[in-house]
Amino acid sequence: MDYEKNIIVLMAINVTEQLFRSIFSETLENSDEEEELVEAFLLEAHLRLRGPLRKAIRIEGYVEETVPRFNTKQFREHYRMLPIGQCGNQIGSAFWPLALHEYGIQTTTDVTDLNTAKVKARAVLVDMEDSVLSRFKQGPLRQLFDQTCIVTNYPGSGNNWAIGYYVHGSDYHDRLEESIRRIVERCDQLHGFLLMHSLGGGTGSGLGTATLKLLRDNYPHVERIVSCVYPANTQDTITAPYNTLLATQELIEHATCVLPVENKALLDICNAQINKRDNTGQINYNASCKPFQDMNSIIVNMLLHLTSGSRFPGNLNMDMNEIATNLVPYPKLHYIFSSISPVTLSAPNMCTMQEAKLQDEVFTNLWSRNNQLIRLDPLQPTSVILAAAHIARGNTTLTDIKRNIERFQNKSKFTSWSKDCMKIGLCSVPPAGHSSSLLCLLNSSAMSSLFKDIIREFSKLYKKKAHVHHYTQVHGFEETHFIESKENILNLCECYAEIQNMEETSISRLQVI
Ligand SMILES: Nc1nc2c(ncn2[C@@H]2O[C@H](COP(=O)(O)OP(=O)(O)OP(=O)(O)O)[C@@H](O)[C@H]2O)c(=O)[nH]1
Ligand SMILES: [Mg+2]
Repeated sequence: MDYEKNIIVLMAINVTEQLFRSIFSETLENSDEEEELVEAFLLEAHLRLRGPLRKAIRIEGYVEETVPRFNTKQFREHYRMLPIGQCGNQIGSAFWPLALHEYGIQTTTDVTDLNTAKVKARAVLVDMEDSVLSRFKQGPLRQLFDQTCIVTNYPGSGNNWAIGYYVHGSDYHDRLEESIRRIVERCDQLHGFLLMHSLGGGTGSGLGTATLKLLRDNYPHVERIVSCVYPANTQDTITAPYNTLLATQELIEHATCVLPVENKALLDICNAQINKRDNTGQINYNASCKPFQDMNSIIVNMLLHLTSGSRFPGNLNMDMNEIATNLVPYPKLHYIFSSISPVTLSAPNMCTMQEAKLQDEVFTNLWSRNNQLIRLDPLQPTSVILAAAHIARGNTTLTDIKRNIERFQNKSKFTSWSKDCMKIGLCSVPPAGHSSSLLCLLNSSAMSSLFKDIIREFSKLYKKKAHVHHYTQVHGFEETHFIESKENILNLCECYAEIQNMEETSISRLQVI
């Protein structure tokens, strides 16, 4: 068999046909032998080829119909996932069942479809305490993960960014590097990494951003998209303002794109949904009343929506690697606002929404404050939109989108270059339980209000130097880190202000003429 030739053909086909890969890979158990890996690779090449090319390359011993582990729905995306810390992994544990559900694989019973589907998650799971991750070692999802890609310790990072970043970041550097290399090598076209973590604790914020830096050093040209959770105002961790400030500075420095989510915004969405359910007595507002479960469902739906264009076909697919190009006009201005409509709070197999909403209503809800994953006001007259995207799943038509985007353009203020352009994604497969749904992504100067909040909360604590010694006693951490981080974040606010003023200046010049 001419392995080399076949592999080259596969690569060429990949490039020309833009085939996508899902976040899952086929199981290659006991695949320590290189030969077996090559065979699996070739089998895949054979199954992906179309028409005459497919016939031209015959792979001995394999006939498509007799190989159950592939089906046409299972595209494979070139993104690697890294949930870090308790929050990241709790979001992960909500993510996998819903993602599998989109491929028709159920994980709700003890005897899961995973046995027959033979899929593996392309992920490295990291937490410095093992209470959350130990669930993955027992529950129905246990076969989904490569055990060598689970990195745990005891007893966590003590809600201290410096311990996560410096202590665990250096102790686990090689282990993380090796686990990441392992999953990267199983991919023939790596597009990016998707990191999920909170910023209020020590592991997600500290080790999460140390991992982000590791990725930037080792894979400088590969995208690093971060979905991170900012704490609620009523913070449950006293040191959260320090952790949030220090981690935010790292995210600004090393991420390609950040999709921040605020726990207070998620709580508001959940409360609004619960009130609706209580007031209307309708069962379709299926809130579970378990706060993190519902809150994490909202994040997961956003992530599934975000990745849908890479995983499923559509008339106008928006691939993950188009996000940064379209939404990030300047490297450091990469914080992206998101809102979703309709909001789903619990697993779709438990709830089928009775919806026959008009498309315009779904759009109107999308822009309302009740559907935002972060509390900002991007439509206020003082802020400008630097870039925008709308991604639709399901039976939304291009005409629906165009009509509504015109409405959006009329009610918002844009920069001179972003006014007439809006990225659109159309994925034909809707999320489970809905006939259609929408995700709005905005790069708005209103994001500076998030940064100002971070600095305000930090200053309250730092003014009295409360809890500072926990950080300064960690080897590698200098107190100047606090001041530098604050200054860098303030600089970013100035950049946003400059862009806002730039617009005002050009308007007044026009008036003079
Ligand atoms: N949305 C959401 N927020 C969470 C979840 N778990 C924790 N948080 C928030 O995350 C912050 C605490 O971070 P954790 O993720 O628990 O901390 P960690 O990264 O494990 O770090 P250490 O425990 O300090 O080692 C707090 O603001 C919590 O409210 C979750 O499942 N969902
Ligand atoms: Mg923890």
